[in-house]
Amino acid sequence: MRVMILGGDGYLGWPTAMAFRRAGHEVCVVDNYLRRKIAAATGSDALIPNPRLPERTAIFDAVGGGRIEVAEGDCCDMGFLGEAVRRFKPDAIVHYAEQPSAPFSMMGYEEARMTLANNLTATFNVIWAVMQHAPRCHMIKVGTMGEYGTPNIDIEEGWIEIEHKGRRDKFLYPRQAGSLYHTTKVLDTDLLWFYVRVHGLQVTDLMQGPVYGVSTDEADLDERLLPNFHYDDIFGTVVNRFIVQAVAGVPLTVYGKGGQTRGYLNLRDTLQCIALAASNPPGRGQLRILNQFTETFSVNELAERVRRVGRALGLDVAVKSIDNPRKELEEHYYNPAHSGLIELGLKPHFMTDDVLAAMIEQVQLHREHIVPDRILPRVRWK
Ligand code: USQ
Repeated sequence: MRVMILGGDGYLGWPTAMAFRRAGHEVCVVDNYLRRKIAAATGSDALIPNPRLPERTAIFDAVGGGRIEVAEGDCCDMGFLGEAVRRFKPDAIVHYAEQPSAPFSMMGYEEARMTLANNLTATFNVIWAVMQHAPRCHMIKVGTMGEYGTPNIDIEEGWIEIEHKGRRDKFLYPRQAGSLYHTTKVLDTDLLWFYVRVHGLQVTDLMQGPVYGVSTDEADLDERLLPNFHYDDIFGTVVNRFIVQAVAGVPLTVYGKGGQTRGYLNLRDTLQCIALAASNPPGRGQLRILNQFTETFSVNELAERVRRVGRALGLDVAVKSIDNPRKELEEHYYNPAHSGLIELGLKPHFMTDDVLAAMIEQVQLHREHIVPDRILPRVRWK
């Protein structure tokens, strides 16, 4: 396959690109380094420094990974994106090219406006680039479990059948996101569904939970190939943050009561899920929605696991509930379906003590780069 990865410099985009290349596909990575710019502007640089795409792809090639094409530019610029798609002629496009931070989207007017404009325009342009230059291309869009929010009923996989006044129909499952960032993903799904209905695109929309991890088969080939591992309050996801906090001797930052429950997955499973979606396209005129996570945990359960594993490794790990900077339910029902990817063949890498211990040991190698000022939340929802 010819696979184009939009957002190919990101925490997920770069490992995805390496995995596709190593599996024998032709790969082109596209990025405008927006995350790096926001990280620099907000004092949120990743723990492990990594080079930009031309250098990263050269290192990957030099260690035997194979050549990856690079297109540096902005997916919001239709001239650039249209030309990149026209030239590369992808069979599949993996679209990660969005501002991915919920806290950043809640900082203020300018950050919210930028998140909305960037994410919606990028998705809109990808749709049009596919329609104009690669109409048979399978679009794999990374959405978020956060689109559903935390309703007091079971969460289905994308769709729900409703019986109303004696008649039945199928609709997108109700969405009620908890941040402006998550809301842009809801709007993305609506845009995709519209163009699937009207123009017969073939789209997979992956509702992904928070990802954790740093190691993948390809990233382990050379330290400079590791993904951008964030532990700050802007880009760091909760498990990665807790691992760094355990190493830094900072009490694990449980927001509020800690009963917030989400569906989590190992970075290695993100790569598997994308590969499974790509090799099993849904067919023209279909919007396939899959819930992408492997197990659910509350924040308290995560903190307890990291504390237990950290202590076994000799670290003095404490857990501290702090005032929740977000507006979210801290105790709630949570029972989302997630059988679609398992049916496609996903073999989960669960969050075992060994997995957490390996993460702690890897972070310990970089402990001198940890900046404690980046750990406590700096953005409040209200
Ligand atoms: N949390 C804490 N302490 C922390 C950090 C987070 O208690 O130090 C809590 C949050 O309040 C939240 C939960 O942990 O209830 C998850 O937070 P997160 O920061 O790991 O994840 P979130 O902001 O929701 O966003 C991340 C990614 C985003 C992706 C999303 C999937 O940044 O791109 O879409 O995970 S999901 O959460 O399922 O919507």
